[in-house]
This record gives sequence, structure tokens and C-alpha cells, in this order.
Amino acid sequence: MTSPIDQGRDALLVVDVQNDFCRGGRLPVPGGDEVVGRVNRLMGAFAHVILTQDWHPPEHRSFASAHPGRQPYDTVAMPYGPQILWPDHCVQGSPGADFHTDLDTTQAELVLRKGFRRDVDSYSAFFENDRTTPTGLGGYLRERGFLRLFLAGLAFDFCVLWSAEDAVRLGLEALVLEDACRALDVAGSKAEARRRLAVAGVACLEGHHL
Ligand code: VGL
Ligand code: ZN
Repeated sequence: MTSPIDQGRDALLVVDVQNDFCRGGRLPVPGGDEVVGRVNRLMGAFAHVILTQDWHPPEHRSFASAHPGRQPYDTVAMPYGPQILWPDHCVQGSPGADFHTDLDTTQAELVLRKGFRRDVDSYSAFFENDRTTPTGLGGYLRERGFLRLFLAGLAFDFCVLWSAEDAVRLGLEALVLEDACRALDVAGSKAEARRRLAVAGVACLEGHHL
């Protein structure tokens, strides 16, 4: 069951382990804090680690507050498709956008920010929610010769899911370390994420075996 890590070709992508997604944050993922220790341990097992950071301008169009009359978790039509509206979160430069205080970020070779365009959300670390605007991560991984991407972090059913799907789309092998993720579980999104990962051929593993 365990895939031995190939330190030359494998990278660990740590998704959005930020204060706003943890206890006391603006968009807390249930149990979000519990991934911090697990992710710290996992980072020690990989030679190459990349962090993502959700990084929205104030009045980002994914915020319910930018849509008068709408509530968080409503869905609206955006030019690029349906978009769930969220509480304001991970505003650029705010404490909520910082990495969790206990996350050990020293080993990260790249910190990739996403969601910085006001009109487009970006769940995936590879493409914005229009599914076409690249973040550059695909090119970065290709140039560095990484073939396999292990994913951990928050939230399992949004940014981890979309990133894993896009990794596969770009020809990488993707593996989700499920015990180092937690889900938001909005309207069945956690079960849906499991189905979509299976369809994409993404393996879900227990990271504590690594
Ligand atoms: C995320 C909702 C909004 C995530 C980011 O990191 O999964 N979810 N922004
Ligand atoms: Zn966001």
C-alpha cells in the first residue's frame, strides 16, 4: 500500500494550511488544526515541499459580502460557471491569511499564492476556477522534473480535490494523503470529492505510513 518516496521525482504539495481555515478563523475547516502536526511530520519525509496560500484581495468575488443579498454558501453564476460564496477569508496581508502559527514552513522551496485576481476564484493550485488561467505551478513542476505529487492540507473537498484533478490533467501522478487533510463538507462535497478522486485515478493514502 505504501508508495516509497522517490526523492528526486516526488514533491509534497501542502494546500492552504492557513489561520482562516483553522480554529478561530473566518472559514474554519472542521478539524483543520489537526493536520498541522501531520503535515509537519510529512514535510520531514520529503526532499521537496511546496506550499500554497489562498490570497484574496478585499472584495474578492468569491466573498458573499461582495454580492448584496447573498449569504455564505449560496451558489452564484460567474462568467466561468457556478461559484460557491464564502465568508471573507485569507485577505492579503491579514493574520487570517498567514500560515498556521505551528506550521513549519522552513523547508518549502516554493510558496504559491492563488486567488489573487478579484474576479476569479482559484481552488486549484494549477488553474484558476475558469479552468484555463494557469498559475505557473504546472510549468514549475515540469521544469524541475517532478512526476508525482503528494497532496495534503485544506480543504480536502475544494482546494486539495481540484489541485489533484488538475495534476492528473497535466500528466502527473497524484496521491492524496487523506489523514493529513480535512474537509469543509458543504452539501455533500466530501463524498463527491471521494468519487471525483476515484474517477481521476487519484489514490488516497494514509500519510502516516510514509
Ligand atoms: C478553499 C474555499 C475557499 C480551500 C479556499 O482552500 O479549500 N476553500 N477558498
Ligand atoms: Zn479562498
